[in-house]
Amino acid sequence: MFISLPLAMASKAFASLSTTDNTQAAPPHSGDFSQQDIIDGTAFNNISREADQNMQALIGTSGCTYDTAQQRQEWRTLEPATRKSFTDAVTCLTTLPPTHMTAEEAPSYPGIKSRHDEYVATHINYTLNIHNTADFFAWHRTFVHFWEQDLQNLCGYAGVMPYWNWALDADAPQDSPLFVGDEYSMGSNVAFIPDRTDTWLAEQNVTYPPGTGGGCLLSGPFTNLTINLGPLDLPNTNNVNSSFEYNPHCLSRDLNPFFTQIYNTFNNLTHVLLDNTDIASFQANFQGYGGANPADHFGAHGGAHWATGGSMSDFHSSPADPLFFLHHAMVDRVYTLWQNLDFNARGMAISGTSTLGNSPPSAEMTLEDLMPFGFVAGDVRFGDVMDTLGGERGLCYRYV
Ligand SMILES: [Cu+2]
Repeated sequence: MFISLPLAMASKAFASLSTTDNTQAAPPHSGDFSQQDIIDGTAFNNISREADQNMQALIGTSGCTYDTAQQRQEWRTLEPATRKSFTDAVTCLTTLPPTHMTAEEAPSYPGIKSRHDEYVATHINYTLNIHNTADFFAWHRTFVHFWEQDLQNLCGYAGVMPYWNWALDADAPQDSPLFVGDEYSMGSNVAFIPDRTDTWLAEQNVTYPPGTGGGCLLSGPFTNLTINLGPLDLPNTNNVNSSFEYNPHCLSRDLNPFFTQIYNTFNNLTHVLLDNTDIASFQANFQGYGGANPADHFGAHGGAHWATGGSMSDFHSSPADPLFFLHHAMVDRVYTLWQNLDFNARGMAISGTSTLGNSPPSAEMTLEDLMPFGFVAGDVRFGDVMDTLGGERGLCYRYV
């Protein structure tokens, strides 16, 4: 299933992304590390450094270089004041009116009340064309980038997009510093709702126990946030009858170590990074579409969605929880890391079609395809967002 690039495309890729030398070492594999190093995150930190060094050898384009790139940091390493200014900007985005939806379109999208809702509605609209597709990583990378730009340009945020490294919280996400619920956090977990039963998910054939919360946020930012769209496909919930229905409700979470302890550990993360050397298997295993192994049922991507629970576990409307963007920044960090372990081979590698699991069947995507962004922004050429140092579409960042 691995697709080699057409020659013309490959030469363009090398023209804009050439390295200063050709002595880049072969990418590491899990056999290079002890099991202990893989479990405790030492291996992950080592390969992060290796990818970062490779990145320094890349020549950026459109005015972007390694040295000028914005540095995205993990949430807990940000100064408290930066964290507060970030969540203030997010709240601002949820109160600004829509910027792209026209008066003629509004009657068809009654649930869109804010600029943030335009992101949620766009994700709802394209859900079946951006997951288990060729452009899963690229589409979500760009989606997060546009949201970050809105925080900066519309809501005065002076910082950079943070990410949530869930592997640091895999033992007990409910105890994560992200969710302590003070004014410098990403909001709280929620009060524990007792006497709930286990839930069986037919698609994954997995039964999971209730998490540590269940209701609305108790404290911190987003406590008073009203979510206007969804849910569309949450278990144990009244789901909306139509995709863009106006359904005002609170932000809910249900932090659940059941998922993180299986899918979001350093062990799982390191293996998915090192054991998948082609894009087809990497993107499939990362999203949980890999195969018969139970450890593949959700992947790290789905694992963190379900581990957060509540709004974040709705396949369609999950961007309603601002945490979605910190999670997807981490997803993008892992993808960026995977690319930069062997950028010449992986930087422009894509595989698959534009329909979920190729159902219904559709054409293989190419880097010339335009990815739609609905109410968020105009179309984006797939090949323009493959490199975080590419400079095209304003991409110029790296992860630290
Ligand atoms: Cu998504």
